[in-house]
Amino acid sequence: MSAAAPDSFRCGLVALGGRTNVGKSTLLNRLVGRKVSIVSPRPQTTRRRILGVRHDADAQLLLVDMPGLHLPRGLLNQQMTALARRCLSEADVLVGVIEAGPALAAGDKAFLAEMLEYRMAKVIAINKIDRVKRPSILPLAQQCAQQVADAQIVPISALTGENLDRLVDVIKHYLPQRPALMPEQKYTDQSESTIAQEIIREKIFFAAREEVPFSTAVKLDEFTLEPEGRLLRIAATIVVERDSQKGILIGAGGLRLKRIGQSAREELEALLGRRIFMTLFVKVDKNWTRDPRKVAELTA
Ligand SMILES: Nc1nc2c(ncn2[C@@H]2O[C@H](COP(=O)(O)OP(=O)(O)OP(=O)(O)O)[C@@H](O)[C@H]2O)c(=O)[nH]1
Ligand SMILES: [Mg+2]
Repeated sequence: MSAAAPDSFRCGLVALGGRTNVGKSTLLNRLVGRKVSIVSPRPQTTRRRILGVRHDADAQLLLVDMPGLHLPRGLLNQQMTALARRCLSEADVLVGVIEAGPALAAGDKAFLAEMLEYRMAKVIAINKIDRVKRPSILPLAQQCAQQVADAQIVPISALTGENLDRLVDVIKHYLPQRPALMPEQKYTDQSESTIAQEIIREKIFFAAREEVPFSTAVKLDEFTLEPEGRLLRIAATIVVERDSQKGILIGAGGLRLKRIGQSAREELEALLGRRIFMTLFVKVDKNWTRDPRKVAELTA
């Protein structure tokens, strides 16, 4: 693609919103072209506002990933859904992500209804089309069009990348004309230490079942680069709510904790391009998800 004339360059905030687990973070990573947001098969994975930047010759997309909307049981979840709604309201373009399936899920319908409250340009991305038979997509698109009359509808697969070019074109059309806001080499607003924290948290989603990941936060105790810059030392504390959760995370003979550390280290070494020495601890902070001060501190 040739560079656009400076006065026709487009740039703006693009919110990726929707119910939890529909693939918002997977989509963000695909659109940015590298992993900036953690992904898991479980709901309520994303807890922060995460900016990912896509640099094209004619536009810069400032993509905002956020927690998914869900029934906010408990303080932590209330904080997550409130944050998501703040992210949605500040966008230039709202991309509502829903899931393809035999019919629209109740949570997706509720999100489409919520989209009507926002005034900005709207796009509905019907994600996970790789999972369904082609003829089932049209009725879903028609339902979306009925619910949100002013939205463009684009079926996609964030996993395979199908139709993402089309999604990007539609988003660009709605972006305001203005110069790029972010420098060319920048692809996220997260620091390397935040990325490290998040990757550790992601591995916990894969290693422990049931409620454990939802009761877990990761706190960095050390993040230092050795003077010659070759080795990064990371020490982190995994905070859980109960003794039983601590036992689960550590596992028999410390095996589960070791595996969490190993997979986090391997992925971070590839992402950050450095050798890493990682130490993990587990600490119980009784019912931290119910304490507003601790929720603020441990999700900051
Ligand atoms: N088959 C298929 N699976 C997908 C697709 N996109 C995402 N997924 C899967 O859906 C699950 C949830 O993906 P996430 O990207 O974490 O979803 P999210 O909307 O960010 O979830 P929260 O942060 O919890 O709200 C993961 O197992 C993904 O691999 C897709 O296009 N096709
Ligand atoms: Mg997510």
